[in-house]
Amino acid sequence: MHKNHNKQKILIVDDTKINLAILTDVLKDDYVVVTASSGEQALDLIFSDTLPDIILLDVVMTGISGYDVCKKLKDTPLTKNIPIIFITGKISVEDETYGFKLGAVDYISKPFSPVIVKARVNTHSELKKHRDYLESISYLDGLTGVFNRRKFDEYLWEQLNYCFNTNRKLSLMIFDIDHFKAYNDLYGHEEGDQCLKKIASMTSEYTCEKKGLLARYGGEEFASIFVGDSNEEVFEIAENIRKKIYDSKIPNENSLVEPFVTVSIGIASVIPTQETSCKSMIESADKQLYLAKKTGRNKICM
Ligand code: GH3
Ligand code: MG
Ligand code: MG
Ligand code: MG
Repeated sequence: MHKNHNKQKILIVDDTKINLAILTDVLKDDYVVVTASSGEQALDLIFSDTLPDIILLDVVMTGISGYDVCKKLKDTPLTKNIPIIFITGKISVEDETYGFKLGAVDYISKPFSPVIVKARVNTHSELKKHRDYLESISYLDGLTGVFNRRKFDEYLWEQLNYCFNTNRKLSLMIFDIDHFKAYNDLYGHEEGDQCLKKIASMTSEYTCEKKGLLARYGGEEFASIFVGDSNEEVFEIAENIRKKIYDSKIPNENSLVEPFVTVSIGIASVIPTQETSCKSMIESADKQLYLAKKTGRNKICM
């Protein structure tokens, strides 16, 4: 059923039908193949669907040339990292040099050997897989497996802009384990780590279900970001998180709140204006968190 699940998507662009047919035939077993017969159609496809992992690009076409398609993709942040392989009859040293200068990863001359095209595509596809993998782990926290601070910072910035432009509400929730120093002191740092893992796995699925992003924000602090939810909805999500952790009754005999692990949560929720920044959002959530701590812990302030 999920036959295509692990296959990379390749976009083949060529204005000669027979080339599309031959290339599709040689690549279709290993890739999800999408074809375009002009530069215009290629750009439409790229920007209207999930991005291709790799592009095989003819140069001479009526309308937008392959060089110009490449330029456009390299100038756009969303598409600048897609590997592009030119496949063309323009085979002078100058042409090939120009192709590489535009950012192509490879340059194949026509007439082409389908088997060699496939071998070269495979090489670049492997590199792309490795790069995607490295990028994905660079956004994860090593201990808990949820997103890390780096991802959190990028995502907050993106969503702040998105909410500003679309007049949507942006909510930031920071939650901090109560008396966690006491936990470590009593059970040891190793157990403390296990506790952080438990808290992360307990909350990440739920946050995902609610279309939020959960990150480990600092040592024993987590943060989540929600877009478009009302104050009431966000408060309810926070309450469910607080309760989930409370109900799991992970022992913390030294806590001054309850003899088990609890969290305090601070929430900032705004429709961003010119004055709103990531920093102001974080400060505002932090202020509420401080208030929750000061007024008894195991509670939410917003
Ligand atoms: P409060 O209720 O005010 O938040 O008190 P607290 O003790 O939780 O806060 P404090 O900031 O005094 O201490 C935080 C503790 O969290 C201290 C530190 O050892 C622990 N901590 C931070 N990161 C980690 C980690 O990665 N692993 C473990 N085991 N402990 C951590
Ligand atoms: Mg052509
Ligand atoms: Mg803390
Ligand atoms: Mg704490």
